[in-house]
Amino acid sequence: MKLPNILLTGTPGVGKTTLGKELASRSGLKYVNVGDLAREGQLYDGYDEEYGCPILDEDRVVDELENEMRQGGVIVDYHGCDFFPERWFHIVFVLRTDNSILYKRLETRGYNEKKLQDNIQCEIFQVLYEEARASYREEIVHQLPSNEPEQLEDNINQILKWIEQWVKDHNS
Ligand code: DAT
Repeated sequence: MKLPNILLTGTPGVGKTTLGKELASRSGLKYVNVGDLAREGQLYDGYDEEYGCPILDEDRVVDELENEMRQGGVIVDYHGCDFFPERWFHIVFVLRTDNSILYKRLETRGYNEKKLQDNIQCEIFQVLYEEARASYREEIVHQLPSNEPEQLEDNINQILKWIEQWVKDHNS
């Protein structure tokens, strides 16, 4: 059976992991967190002194995922998207959270002031939305509000319906 690949992107803290895991458990699709994948495989290329974090080796991440993506049925979660092959994804969701809510979530994570401000700016200037629009066909890029639990539930139901329709359309 053919299954779609879905990209969940957006600023850290908007709810990609929460949505991705729940969606995977309800749809049977596989969930891949690119941050975790990189950590497990040490898919890094140097260290960013300013941000105090390792730099992702994008080519190795792509190589690592290629076979799974080719098979289909994968939900990918990452706060970036311009280095994935465009052909991988059938739909792209950019999660969006109001600044005050995002600020509280990131504060809870213990982010330092610089990291907090950088991420809030990232959301204000809709950096990930612009990146997604620049990297994928406009028709497949959708924003999803992610401020409250009701919206999480709405988003899940909406995406489950989309998956069901996609599967029907591509397996008959
Ligand atoms: P991300 O993977 O984008 O970094 P996350 O899934 O870890 O984000 O979520 C960050 C926090 O926000 C976490 O405590 C769960 C909470 N959260 C996520 N989506 C939410 C929603 N729609 N309503 C309320 N809280 C949400």
